[in-house]
Formats: sequence, structure tokens, C-alpha cells
Amino acid sequence: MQPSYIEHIGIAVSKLDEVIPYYEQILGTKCYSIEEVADQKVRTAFFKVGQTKIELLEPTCPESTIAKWLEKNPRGGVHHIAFNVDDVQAALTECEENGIQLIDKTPRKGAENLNIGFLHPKSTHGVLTEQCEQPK
Ligand code: CMX
Repeated sequence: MQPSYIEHIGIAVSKLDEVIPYYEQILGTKCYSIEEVADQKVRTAFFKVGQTKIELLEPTCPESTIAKWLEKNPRGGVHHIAFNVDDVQAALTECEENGIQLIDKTPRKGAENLNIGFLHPKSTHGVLTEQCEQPK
């Protein structure tokens, strides 16, 4: 399944409040949404760059996967890339059939109510990859 566009780029940060002004300045646009995703143990801030979004990710607790990542990468940085697909379940199944290790065998709900599924960076040449489907 061919993705139609890059849905977002996820960037891990320690504190949203310290980083939002930088992105507002370089993108020339205001952060349009701040949302906590309890399931993922993150607080997110979104910016639009054309059809693609920048998603800043702040951990909400030490057990958050973002907190763990920041321990190894204390300055923060690009955490994952997300592709938009028409059917996330079909995209995950196709990846698995092609030998790509899945983190999510079935879609779950992510920020902005998207249906999402992650591919494991061990089988994506080191890039944590997310497949996203817009809510119907
Ligand atoms: N990009 C690339 N590699 C990564 C990575 C990332 N973001 N995060 C972890 N890894 C690598 C580590 O470097 C490590 O590699 P080595 O074994 O070679 O050292 C390996 O993956 C395991 O790392 P770990 O620190 O032990 O981390 P975990 O196994 O606990 O978790 C992962 C790694 C990818 C399975 C986990 O982060 C995950 O399930 N991610 C999907 C969910 C997610 O990221 N949610 C936050 C965003 C939510 C949102 O967008 O709303």
C-alpha cells in the first residue's frame, strides 16, 4: 500500500513549553493544538506545514516510551515518521507479510483520533515508522 503523504514527523522534547516558541518562529505559524494521549503517556503539540504536521512529544511520566528515549537522547530530536494510508490494518498486514516486524498488529487510537500502528525500528533500518489512517 502506497502512503499518500507524510502525515507527521514526531519530535521528542523534554518540555513542550520550552520548544513551542522555536517552532512557532521557524514555521511562522502558531501551535494549533495541545493534546494529552493517555494511552501513549505523552502530551503533544501540533503545527501544520502544508499537509504534513510537526508533532512535539513530551513524556507525561517516567514510564513513557518518550521518557526512555530522552534518557538516551537528552537533547531531544526526531523520534518517528508517520505515513498517511487509506487503510492502516491493510498496511500493517502487508508489512508483516513482507517480513517487517510490527509493534502493533492491529490499529489503535492516537492523537487527533487517528487510527495508528507502529513498525519496529529493528526492521525499518532504524527509523521508528508509524502508519496512520484519518478517522472516518
Ligand atoms: N527510533 C529508532 N530506534 C529506536 C527508537 C526510535 N524512536 N526507540 C527505540 N529504538 C531502538 C533502541 O535504540 C534500541 O535499539 P538497540 O537494541 O539496537 O539498542 C531498540 O529500539 C529497543 O529500544 P528500548 O530503549 O529498549 O525501547 P523499547 O524496546 O522499550 O521500545 C519501541 C522501543 C520502538 C518498541 C517503543 O518506543 C514503541 O513501542 N514505540 C511505539 C509507540 C510510540 O513511540 N509512542 C509515542 C508516540 C505516540 C504518538 O505519536 O502519539
